[in-house]
Amino acid sequence: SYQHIEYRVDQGVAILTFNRPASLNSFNAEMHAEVRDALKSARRDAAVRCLMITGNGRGFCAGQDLSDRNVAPGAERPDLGQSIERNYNPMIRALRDFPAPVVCAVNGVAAGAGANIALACDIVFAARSASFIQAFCKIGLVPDSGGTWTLPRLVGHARATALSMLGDKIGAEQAAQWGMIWSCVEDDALYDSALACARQLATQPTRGLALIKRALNASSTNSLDQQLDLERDLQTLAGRTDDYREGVAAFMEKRQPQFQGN
Ligand code: T3D
Repeated sequence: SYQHIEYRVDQGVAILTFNRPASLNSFNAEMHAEVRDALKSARRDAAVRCLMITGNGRGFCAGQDLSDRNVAPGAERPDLGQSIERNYNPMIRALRDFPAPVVCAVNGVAAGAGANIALACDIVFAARSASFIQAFCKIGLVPDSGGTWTLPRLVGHARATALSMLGDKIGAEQAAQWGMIWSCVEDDALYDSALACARQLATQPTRGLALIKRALNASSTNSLDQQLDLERDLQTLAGRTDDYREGVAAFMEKRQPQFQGN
């Protein structure tokens, strides 16, 4: 079992909870290894039809655990690129490629990589008291974990630039108004709202949802022509699934569909 995260699968939903509350769930090397392992298990588990990510305590995730970095005057300068390559980039890729929806419940402050991990999820709920901080600039770093890619696409270039250069704290309500996240909900309703959404998604045509994700992932860099071709190819795959057949049959028979995720 894990030390720095919690992981369980329930009603088709894999729930991954960051669990180093004393440091606002910042990432040390062990936590990275555990998250990697949990994401791998979730991906392999046929019972998992949705992934939900949240955090314990008053923070969601404060990014890299800075107490793990030796910045003493005489110390050798760390190779942060290595940490990004080994830890953060594979995690973001695993979330963006996850073959089912990823729901995020941002329970408190999401800073640095913590903010961008949330933004890499498919549907993001945040508690009203939660906030997002591109904290990197305050310690001389560059937004990572996909932040320089996701942020301009979500909120536009002007806001992405100011958020990245000023490191201002943005509240959940503002984030929702800007289209950075899906929904801001009352603190005491966060977990249940996100879980209800995740459970609902876990009853839906999983392969179809994974194909939607592929289409939307590609849309930011494709031309319309390329995207039309991709939609054709993905629709070919979707049309061959059992769940498509079930969806149409249920519609025609005026009954609720029973999707199996295949
Ligand atoms: O190195 C690489 O691998 C490169 C990759 C980098 C990715 C990154 O994420 S870089 C960015 C790292 N994160 C930050 O710079 C954020 C640092 N944290 C903060 O700015 C603040 O903690 C917050 C704004 C997030 C929250 O502020 P506040 O006032 O609500 O809480 P606090 O008192 O600052 O934090 C509570 C405790 O958590 C505190 O410990 P203490 O004093 O109670 O023992 C604090 O030191 C600890 N904590 C918070 N963030 C981190 C942390 N400890 C280590 N690393 C952290 N990132």
